[in-house]
Amino acid sequence: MNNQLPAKVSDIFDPSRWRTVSGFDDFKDMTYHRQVDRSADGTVKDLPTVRIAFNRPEVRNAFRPGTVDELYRAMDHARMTPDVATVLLTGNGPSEKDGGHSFCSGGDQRIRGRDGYRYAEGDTQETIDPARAGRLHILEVQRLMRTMPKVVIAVVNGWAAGGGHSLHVVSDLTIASREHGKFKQTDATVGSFDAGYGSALLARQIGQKAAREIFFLAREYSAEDMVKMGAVNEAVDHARLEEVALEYAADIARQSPQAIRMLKFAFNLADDGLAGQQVFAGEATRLAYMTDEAVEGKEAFLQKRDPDWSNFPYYF
Ligand code: S0N
Repeated sequence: MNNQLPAKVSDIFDPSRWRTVSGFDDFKDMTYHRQVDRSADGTVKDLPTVRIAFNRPEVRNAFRPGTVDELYRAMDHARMTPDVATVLLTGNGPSEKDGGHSFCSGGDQRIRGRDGYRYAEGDTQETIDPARAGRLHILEVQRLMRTMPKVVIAVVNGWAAGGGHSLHVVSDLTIASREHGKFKQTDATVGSFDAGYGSALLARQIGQKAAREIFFLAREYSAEDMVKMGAVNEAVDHARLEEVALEYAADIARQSPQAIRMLKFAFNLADDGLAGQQVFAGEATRLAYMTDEAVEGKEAFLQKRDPDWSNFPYYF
C-alpha cells in the first residue's frame, strides 16, 4: 500500500484524507485516490470511498480519448474493489493559467475530427491506430457508472459542460459548489449531441420541458438553479464541498451493501429497459444462488438424482 501523503491536486483536496491508489502511476489526465484514516501512531486504514478526478484544469478538464481510457480503468477498479462503497467523481484545479474551476467540459474539441476524436494532438489520418480512431467511448464509461454496484457521486467543483454535464446526469447523486459549480449543456453549440443518458435520462429526472430548455438554449445555470430543478441534490459552500461529499459517502457506507445494490438497480430498471432488467435480474440470481433451494437443484444435478423440492413452498 502506498501510504505517502499525496500531492495537493485541487484547492479543496486535503492530502491527509487520501492515499494515491497504487498501480495507476502511468495516469496523465486523471488522478485516483482512496480515502484513508491516518492515526497519530502512523497507522493508515482504508475507508470505503475513492476519489476519481479529471486532471486537465488548463482546458476546463476536457477529456481526450486517453483521459477516457484512464477514467474507465479507475472506475472499473473501483467497481471491482470489494470494500469500496462510493465513488466521488470530480475535477482537479483550479487552472493555474486563469484560475478557472472545472468539473469537466466534455470532449476535447481540439482533437475532434470529422470521424470522431483523434487519440492525441498531432495524430493524423495516416498515423492513427484505426482501432482507436473516432471513439466515443465516454459512453462506455457512462454505462459502467450506471451499472456498477456502487454509488457514484458527481462532486461538481466548477464547470460541468457538454459531455461533462452528461457525466453528472448519469451519476447517482450530484453535489455542487455554490460559488463555482456551473452547468451548461453546450453539445448543440458545437454540433454534438448526447442523445442517450445525457438528454433522455435528464428528462426523466427533471421533466421534458426543463431538459429541453437546458439542451436547446445552452444557457448557464448555477448550482442553486439546478437544485431547484431537481438535477442537483445540494449546493454547498465551495470550501466544504469535498468534506460534504465524504459525509454523504459515510452515510452510504452505513447502509447494507446488498440493499444499496438492489436499490440502485431498481431505480435504473424502468428507464434502462431490458438492459436494466438484466442487471437487476443478475443480482437477483446471485442472491438466489445463496438459498438452500438453489443449492438443492445444483446438488441433485451433481449427484445424478431428481431434485427434492419438498422443503421449499410455492407460497410463503
Ligand atoms: C466550459 C466553458 C463554458 C468554460 O468557459 P470559460 O470559463 O470562459 O473558459 P474558456 O476560456 O472557454 O476555456 C478555458 C480554456 O479551456 C479550453 N477548453 C474549454 N473547454 C474545452 C473543450 N471541451 N475542449 C478543448 N478545450 C477546451 C478553452 O479553449 C480555453 O483554452 P485557451 O486558454 O487555450 O483559450 C467553455 O470553455 C466551453 O464552452 N467549453 C466547451 C464545452 C463543449 O462544447 N464541450 C464539448 C461538448 N461535446 C461533448 O462533450 C461531446 C461528448 C462526447 O464524447 C459524446 C458523447 C455522446 C455522444 C456524442 C459525443 C460526441 O463526441 O459527439
